[in-house]
Amino acid sequence: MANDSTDNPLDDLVLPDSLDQVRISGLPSAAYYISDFITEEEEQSILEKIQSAPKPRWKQLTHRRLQTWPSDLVNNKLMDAPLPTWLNEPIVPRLKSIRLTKDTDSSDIFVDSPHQKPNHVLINEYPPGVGIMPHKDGAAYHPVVCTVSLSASLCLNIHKTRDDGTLDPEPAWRILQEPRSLLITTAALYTDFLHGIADVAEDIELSEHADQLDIPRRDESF
Ligand SMILES: O=C(O)CCC(=O)C(=O)O
Repeated sequence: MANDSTDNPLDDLVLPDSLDQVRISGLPSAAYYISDFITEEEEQSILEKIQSAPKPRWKQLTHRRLQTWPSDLVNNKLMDAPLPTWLNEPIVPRLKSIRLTKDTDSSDIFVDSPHQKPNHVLINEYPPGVGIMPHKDGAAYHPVVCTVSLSASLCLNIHKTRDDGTLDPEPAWRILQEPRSLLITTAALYTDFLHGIADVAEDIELSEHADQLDIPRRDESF
């Protein structure tokens, strides 16, 4: 039967039984991608919370701004404080509900992390034409990064280091992230490769592997 407006939007969420089903093949170990990880209503609600955060929550960089929750890193350390409810729910329990494999004794992706769940959230705003230089997130973090994209699509570029230690400016891979999707990067992909977002307003010339979206654009203000 067709859905009507009284249906619960959560009923439309189709989450994988396990992360190994959504591993992005062809990438070093490991990246996982789930489209429509949150509903449009949840996306809207998070965007409203971001927009209504007190102005000092925004850290202004030269070309873009970001919020850090619960705090900035100071001397590579994080304030020991919980995430606000709107950042915890519904995302964190949903992340933890997905096991690494279908084995009954399999755990979630945070099994080896000290806090057993995400404890630091960066909300990066990318206006059209503004990205982030290729970099590594470094040893201050446990190597599990979960990114939920809001409002627009973009490409995360993965770069290799050349034999002489310098950055190869040509991305080795580009991961298309649709609005409301979840991307998890972990393990060697976190430690051995750099990631960045090009300063472009539109992502073009994506290969056929980037097949999650047929109109790859980044033309909205978030
Ligand atoms: O927005 C992203 O996905 C990348 C952000 C990032 O690499 C960072 O904030 O260090």
